[in-house]
Amino acid sequence: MTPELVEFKQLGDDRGNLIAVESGRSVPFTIERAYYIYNTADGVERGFHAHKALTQVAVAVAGSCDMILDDGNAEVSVPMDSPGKGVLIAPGVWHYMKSFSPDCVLLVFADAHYDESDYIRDYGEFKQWLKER
Ligand code: T46
Repeated sequence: MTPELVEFKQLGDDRGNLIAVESGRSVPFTIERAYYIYNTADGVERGFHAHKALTQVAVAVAGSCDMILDDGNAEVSVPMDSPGKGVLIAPGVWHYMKSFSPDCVLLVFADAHYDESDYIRDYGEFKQWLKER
């Protein structure tokens, strides 16, 4: 599969960098929630689920990690290594994150509030859900 990347414009000057994220502009949806993953212990891999309806954009605002996306046919690994580079996590895409640097802060924008019933956390169920969709 081909990942959909979202480029955040860097508004830097000689004082340093600034990136603004505007709902419905910098990301292709209205932002209803943001969360961040940080202080990830060495060797941890997390995620391992798909969402039925949720759309998200993730960006490593510090440090780096890899985002693995799997649409049921093919897997792709996206290096999250710049505050200017976001990746879209579409509904129906199995995803997990690995290779977190100790300083990684992964910021995620989502188009809905938290809802555990939107998660598919079993890969077999995910494949079945894709077939029935
Ligand atoms: C995703 C990837 C990229 C909440 O209560 N509210 C929230 O908004 C979120 C995101 C999580 N939680 C609770 C649910 C769990 O008890 O926080 C705990 C850890 O969440 P989870 O195990 O789902 O974390 P990850 O890293 O596996 O997945 C997260 C997001 O949950 C998920 O939507 O796409 O990051």
